[in-house]
Amino acid sequence: MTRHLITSALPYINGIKHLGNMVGSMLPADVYARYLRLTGHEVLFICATDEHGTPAELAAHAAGLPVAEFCARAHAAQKAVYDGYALSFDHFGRSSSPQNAELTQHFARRLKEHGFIEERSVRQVYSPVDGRFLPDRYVEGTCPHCGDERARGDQCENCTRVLDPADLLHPRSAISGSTDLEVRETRHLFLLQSRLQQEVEAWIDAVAGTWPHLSTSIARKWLTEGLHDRAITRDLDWGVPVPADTWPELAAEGKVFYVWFDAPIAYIGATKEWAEASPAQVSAAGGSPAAAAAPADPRASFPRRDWRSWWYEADDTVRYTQFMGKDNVPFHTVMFPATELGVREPWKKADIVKGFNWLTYYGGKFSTSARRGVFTAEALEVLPADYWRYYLVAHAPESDDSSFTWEHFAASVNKDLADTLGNFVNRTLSLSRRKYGDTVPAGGAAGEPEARLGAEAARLLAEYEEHLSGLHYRKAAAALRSLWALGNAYLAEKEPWREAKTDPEGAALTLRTAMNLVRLQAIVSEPVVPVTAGALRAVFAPAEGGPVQGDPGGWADATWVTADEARTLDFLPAGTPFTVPPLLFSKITDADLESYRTRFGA
Ligand code: B3M
Ligand code: ZN
Repeated sequence: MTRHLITSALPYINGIKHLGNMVGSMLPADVYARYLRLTGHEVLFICATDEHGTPAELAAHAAGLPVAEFCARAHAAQKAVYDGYALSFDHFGRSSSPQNAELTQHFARRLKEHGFIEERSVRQVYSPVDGRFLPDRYVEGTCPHCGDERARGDQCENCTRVLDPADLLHPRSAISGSTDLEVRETRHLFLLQSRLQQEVEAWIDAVAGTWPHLSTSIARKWLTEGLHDRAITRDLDWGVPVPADTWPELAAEGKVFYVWFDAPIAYIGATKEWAEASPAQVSAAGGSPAAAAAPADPRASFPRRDWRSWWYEADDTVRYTQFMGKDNVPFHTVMFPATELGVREPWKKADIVKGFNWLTYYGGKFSTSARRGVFTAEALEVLPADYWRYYLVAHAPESDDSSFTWEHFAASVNKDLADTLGNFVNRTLSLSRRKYGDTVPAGGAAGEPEARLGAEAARLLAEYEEHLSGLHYRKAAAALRSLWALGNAYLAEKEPWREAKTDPEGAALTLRTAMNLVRLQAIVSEPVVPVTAGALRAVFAPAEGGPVQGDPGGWADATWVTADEARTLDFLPAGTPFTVPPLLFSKITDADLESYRTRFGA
């Protein structure tokens, strides 16, 4: 049985991220992980904060905190936000973990051993006032292309041109503001990517055929331009130190590895961190006699804690899917594979790279530094997680950028969540309780409308599963929306509120069938709107807790709907107790919209 390793791009430690960052990595990864778990697969879903590099140091400096303290607080703050979105990582680690340092240094030693790292002398900006070399973002100045005076040494946010610190006009230190800067010789380690070009190309040729076009086109573009040897060390205080046993001089100068060298290795580091931090899984067989007697449900031991079985000499049952924004695709399809190939060890490489375009804010770029757009923590202050999860999945920037506007968001939420799913559930349960009490009514035998409904539900479910498996998020959301809409169409056709007057048995059948559809929707909606799905599952859970009568739980029982005409939606036995939940969604009013536009800008 295939087991699934899933990683989403590691969010930088500085600042709470905006919605665009989440929709292009963690959220789609979570939808996929939830779907695979619900359908019985073993899944290991890993993410972490990306804590090294100039963003961390500069943010800590601005916060007046030691970097380590800043990162510890920022990690906890981001983790709390992602918990708020019900992102079901098996572990949300830290790239500053000892495990990642150990692995990064190991990778570097192996690359040197096989001739893929060498020391080179480079000219770099030095600030006597700060008493240190200034890596890329530590130098600010005027952009030579567009004149913007806040350009950074690595990139101009205004015209997005990639820069080198030496390009800037009127350069100044981003720490002290000093303009008394010099250019001095220093030595750095270079990853000889040019020597790995053929091997990376061969790997891309072998695996990229099944990738989304966005990922393959970016990877090919970089390969066509040719892989350049790249500096992988920096003069920073915070980062994975260059090991003194291999490079004593550079270690003595306090050199650390470049953040993009250690960050992808942190996928492995975070897995090791997780495996070592958690108590050994008590195996069902080795537990109490009762547990030993009970049939060991293989899922009880999912995911296995043996981190090497996922990452090192992983057998072909492991399928590794990566999720990221398009600006991260080059690092994941070229630099990291080059590193994994160059160490001459069997580390697991990605099988699928799902890259995303941008979510824009009214057509403009979301920007953490310019605080433009809706940020993940603030969004949860405004509306619950499922409103955001549904909207972002249904409008995911897959084949092209997609634009967030409050008007579009409100229209989608009001129509798809409140009027379609919420309204169907509320009408079905309220009417049935009013007419037949708080247990599922029996009613007559299913007829042609029910068989038709069952067949249509089976068709849509198959479509939904195909798109989830294929990582087509917009299409998956559309199929789910159709499954929700099926309920309203069925009620419109049968009109149980009218039927009850003349044919109470018929109306009871209609409502029992509709409740079966609610149950199905509860199960299959979980990957996208897990909180709502939980509320819907609870509708039919016995008051004393435990599984619904006769329900093995999980996706399996949602697939009892078959295309076989004889079958209908008849899973929930008559007599099953149910409760009527509060309204699942409240509509966004014009006044709400006005307040959001004012608060977040539009
Ligand atoms: N920290 C995300 C970014 O570029 C970057 C991803 C690392 S994944 C190893 O915003
Ligand atoms: Zn510029």
